[in-house]
Amino acid sequence: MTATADPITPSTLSGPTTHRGILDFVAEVAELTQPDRIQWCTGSDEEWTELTDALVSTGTFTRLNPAIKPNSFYAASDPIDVARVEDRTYICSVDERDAGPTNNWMDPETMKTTMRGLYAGCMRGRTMYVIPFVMGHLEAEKPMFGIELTDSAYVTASMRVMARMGTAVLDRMTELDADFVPCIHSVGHPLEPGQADVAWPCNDTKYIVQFPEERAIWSFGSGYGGNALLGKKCYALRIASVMARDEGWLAEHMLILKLTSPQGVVKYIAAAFPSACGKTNLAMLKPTIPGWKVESIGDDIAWMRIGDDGRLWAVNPEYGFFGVAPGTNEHTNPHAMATINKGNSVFTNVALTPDGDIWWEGLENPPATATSWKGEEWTPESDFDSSHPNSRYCTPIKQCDILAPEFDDPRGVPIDAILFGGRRKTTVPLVFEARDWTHGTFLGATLSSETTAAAVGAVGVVRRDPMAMLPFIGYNAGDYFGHWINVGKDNDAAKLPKIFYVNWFRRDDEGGFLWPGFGENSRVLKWVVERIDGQAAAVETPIGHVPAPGSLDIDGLDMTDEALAAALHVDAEEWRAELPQIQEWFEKFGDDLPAVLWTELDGLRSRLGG
Ligand code: GTP
Ligand code: SPV
Ligand code: MN
Repeated sequence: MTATADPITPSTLSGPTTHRGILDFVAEVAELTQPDRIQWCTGSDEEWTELTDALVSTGTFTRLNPAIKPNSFYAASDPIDVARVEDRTYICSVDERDAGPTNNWMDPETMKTTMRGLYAGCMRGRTMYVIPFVMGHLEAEKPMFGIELTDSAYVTASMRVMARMGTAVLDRMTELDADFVPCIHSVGHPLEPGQADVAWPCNDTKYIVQFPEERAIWSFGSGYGGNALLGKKCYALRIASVMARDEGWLAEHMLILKLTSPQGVVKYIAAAFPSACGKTNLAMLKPTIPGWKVESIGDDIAWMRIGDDGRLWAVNPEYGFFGVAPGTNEHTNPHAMATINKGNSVFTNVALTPDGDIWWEGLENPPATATSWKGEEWTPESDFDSSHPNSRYCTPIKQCDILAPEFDDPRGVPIDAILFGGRRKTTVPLVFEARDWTHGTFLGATLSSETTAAAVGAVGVVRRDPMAMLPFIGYNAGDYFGHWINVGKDNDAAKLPKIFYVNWFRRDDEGGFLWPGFGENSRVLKWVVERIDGQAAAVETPIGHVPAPGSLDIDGLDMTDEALAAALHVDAEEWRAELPQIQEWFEKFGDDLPAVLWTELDGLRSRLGG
């Protein structure tokens, strides 16, 4: 730890590195934000203990009962700071066109002036933590470094779970004199001398800003995951998508799983679903069909590159799970339960039980009474929820009992299938297959989903969420579609993954789910890999290839053929109603939309006879 009473300047700052760029960055930000202390994070167990003890003493953390959840903590946020703030998130490219038309934009210099004003003195009374981290493997051919400077101990503790960080990373950065993404984070709640802190400091004013040309991230006012753990959405998706465009790879909002058939055949599947639409659950799926096995590699982000063999290889750049708590239980996601039960986890905005455990809606055995995330007394009879719908568990990926050993391989895994999916009550069948890569890109580009509590705003509104990346594409979305099209053009189609579209969320007339979901989704995965291997039959429909009757294994499932037919049904009328919506969506992009996507829309329209 560097403790200093004197103002910090580039010439007076010292730290456990000789990397000039890092020292200058730390000194400049310290000069601007004026923290009382600077702490260079090591990532050690002692540091974790110190941080979590401090968080307990300030009331941010409540230590959970060690007999139930060892080394684990409960936190409740300020009710104004519970999710990503998409309307406060900016891509500040030099040219406005490079952020359009799906992102908020402001001129970078104007934004910096505004934010420097907010940052001035914003860390007074606090510690500035210096977090050296790497997204992906430290042993990667080109390790993807970052330095996050934050005045939040909660963020620092969470970053230790979610990313590879600490001394080993800093030493390697020093050795390589490596480039890094500078990330500034402040909760925006300075403390004047004698002023008491609050349990969840934050600010009414929030900015989540990416500078794509500079590869820099500035965040202010929020302590919530996606707004504050800057390695995750800000770096590994928004900034990385720009790097990927420039360097010919893909940074995507995708889970990665390994599927082994009863015959021992291994396939790797990546899947893009919007926030709170089932990635973590699918990534840790426990198959209900005998002999099939799923192992996890990632639950949120995939970085994918074409390998020397022409295949698309994927790595998970993260080191933990930041999962949606409500709905998680022994039936829906037993592996997530086993992971968090090992301890070493942080739970935010769930309910706290009198025996020092946590609870949330959908978990087994509701307690007779609990403290809700808002601090109210809650009972099963209460007319409000105990937990926020976007409450989260933050837990080390290494604790996952079905983590595939390939997680540690810097080369990643070769992807056989990509699934796109959304949350749609109607229209979209349980599963269908794209005709080819370009059609698959069209399916991704027109992906639609009902909004969820993962972002602040209305829930349940259908919107286009291309490739589940709407809030995360760091550049012009028309260019992003073009980049996807080019991956198909520049590579051998036979070696690229096959593209599918799934919807676990279609409803019947009574509002019930048509498909049981969760572990039963293994049946859909089975059909997908059998399609890849040319074994499963499909019928061609205007939207793509749907399972032929009898080809989707529902053996042992309590489901009638009629119910399955309803889940798989392609209703031409409903799809014709999508056409003007897709048209309107594409028109937003003007000349930036790749022409082949218009061709795809024309093809769909004519196949629908519309
Ligand atoms: P982010 O972490 O926000 O990116 O979300 P995610 O895509 O990982 O979603 P997650 O797996 O956490 O699921 C979100 C919600 O969808 C949870 O409440 C789940 O219980 C529910 N869910 C997931 N899979 C299924 C499914 O197959 N069927 C149904 N009905 N619900 C599901
Ligand atoms: C999401 O919203 O897609 C998440 C949670 O995975 S967060 O990290 O907060 O973005
Ligand atoms: Mn996500």
